[in-house]
Amino acid sequence: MAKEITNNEDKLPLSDNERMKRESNYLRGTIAEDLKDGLTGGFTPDNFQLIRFHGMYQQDDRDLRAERAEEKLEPLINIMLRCRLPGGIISPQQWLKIDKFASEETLYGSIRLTTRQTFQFHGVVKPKIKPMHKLLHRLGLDSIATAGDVNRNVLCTSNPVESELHVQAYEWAKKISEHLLPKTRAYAEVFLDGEKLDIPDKEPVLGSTYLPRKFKTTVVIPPQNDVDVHANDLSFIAIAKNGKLTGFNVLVGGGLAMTYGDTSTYPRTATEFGYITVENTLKVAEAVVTTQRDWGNRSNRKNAKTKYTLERVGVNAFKTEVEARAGVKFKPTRSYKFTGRGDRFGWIKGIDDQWHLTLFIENGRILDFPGKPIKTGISEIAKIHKGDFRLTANQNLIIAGVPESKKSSIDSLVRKYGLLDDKISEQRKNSMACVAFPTCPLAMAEAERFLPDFISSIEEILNKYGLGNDSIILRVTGCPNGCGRAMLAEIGLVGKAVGRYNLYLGGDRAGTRIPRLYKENSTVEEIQNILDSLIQSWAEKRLKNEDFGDFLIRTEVVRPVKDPARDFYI
Ligand code: SRM
Ligand code: SF4
Repeated sequence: MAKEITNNEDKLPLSDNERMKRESNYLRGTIAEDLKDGLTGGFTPDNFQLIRFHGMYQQDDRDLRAERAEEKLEPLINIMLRCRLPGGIISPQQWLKIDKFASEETLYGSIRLTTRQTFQFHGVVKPKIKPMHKLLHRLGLDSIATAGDVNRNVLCTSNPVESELHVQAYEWAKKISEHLLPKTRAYAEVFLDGEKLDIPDKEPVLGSTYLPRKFKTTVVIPPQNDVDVHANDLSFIAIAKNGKLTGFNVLVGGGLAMTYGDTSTYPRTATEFGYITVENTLKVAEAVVTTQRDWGNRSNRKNAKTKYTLERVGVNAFKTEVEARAGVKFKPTRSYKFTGRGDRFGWIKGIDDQWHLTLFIENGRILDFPGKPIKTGISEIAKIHKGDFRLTANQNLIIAGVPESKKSSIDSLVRKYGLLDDKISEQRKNSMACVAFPTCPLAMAEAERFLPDFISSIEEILNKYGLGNDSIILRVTGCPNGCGRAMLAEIGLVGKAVGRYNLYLGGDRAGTRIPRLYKENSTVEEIQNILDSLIQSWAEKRLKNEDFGDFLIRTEVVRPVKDPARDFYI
């Protein structure tokens, strides 16, 4: 078996993050000292990286940078916190406390639902950091390993409509999350004032220097690919017999990020490794993670994710190693089909006779907007709801487990607070953007703040050609990192500079095909004109029920990306 740290094949020096992890004493660094330093709102460079392993990012408001610089003030440094919420489930009682903290203790007063089924607080200043973690702890929550070079929040298909299967899938998402979690006591010691134990830390799965790069895992119940498996390093596709889970098809090596100008980086769909029975789930999850831990590139972080390791060592070599480590042979992949990725909006009755209401939350931003006090609305629901809330990987919210007797009171509340609007178009429901400005330090263009108006322009085009009831999977990200998963969209806009985007076309509805670059560095008006003409020909020449992305491929407007490692750039 390979030793704990294997450099990449070129024997290049390890990246500085490797030194930082090695010297961190199992993720402690000097974070505790930094927390006490009232002279700055920020952290030292090493701790700036290390706090990510505990679910926090140092940020500043980019809208205010220039103004503050003019006034000779340092940027308004604060922290973004990302909670760990396997499968996206949170109770109404937990929600009420989260809501209160966001309103009273953060700079923005909002809660942001993310594309990975959890929520973020933006704008937490240093003195509030420990109280925030202590609050999470009291609520039975934490933010361990929601960022950094570890296995992140484990996703699970969100709508509990096939209740029994969903319960089983969700249990596996939780077990995988726990199994792959860092075991260091750093979080408890640093943020919860936990007792320092006199026993050495051990990281049996992740290793003392953790993973070469972030690692993402999902559990999904076909035919809904609502967690976007191809964005993930490792996915478990539930296979059931008579409504009971028997095992999983395992997919490895998806991921969406790329770096402009660096063709060694590319988005990649995941590879099918085969079927495993359910009792082998944790063994296989661990074997995939440790193979990536030992074989992943620790010199160049841009080529460090599992997708690049698979391409470098070869799929067969990686799969054989996983089989050897797990002591499990993959059987041929069982038949499954994804038909869509969207959430199932509105009221749906589960097979257990409970009702589930999926609400559209534009960009996942929960805040009281003028005339639309959705944040207050959700907390009013939390006060009377006895089931749970489920966050979806499309940044939406499900009020789950509502008995018939409570349905009408919840329905009145969601309408009163503008949370249920029958006029929201299919196009808006199938569109998504990442956060970008003002909080994301990596944003090159607007995304969340740009999307609502851009959708209106696409709605206008669709209506003009009689397609008002149709929709196209449309996603915008403020930079090529891909947080809004534009690289699995039928229309993907990827930020290039303020007001300019690269336009990608030709992904499919189910999220199994990477779109191709169609037009680089375009203004919004140029993109609208291109889409107007392509949507017109879709209206005129589409086959019955043919989706936009498939139409563009069939009519050769774009060539399909078949093997991204080799044909994404040509
Ligand atoms: Fe992301 C970095 C926001 C899902 C790929 N992502 C960031 C940071 C933390 C910026 C930073 O490093 O300082 C962004 C913080 C913005 C802010 O102010 O909140 C950020 N990512 C997000 C969220 C909040 C977007 C959203 O609108 O919901 C999502 C949080 C998910 C979560 O709860 O864990 C989010 N990020 C994703 C996804 C989509 C997914 O996982 O399904 C991707 C693409 C999939 C993938 O990993 O390939 C993604 N984020 C990245 C990357 C590129 C990683 C890479 O492979 O190179 C970065 C930059 C990095 O890691 O260096 C990044
Ligand atoms: Fe920030 Fe880029 Fe991610 Fe958008 S895609 S949140 S701009 S890192």
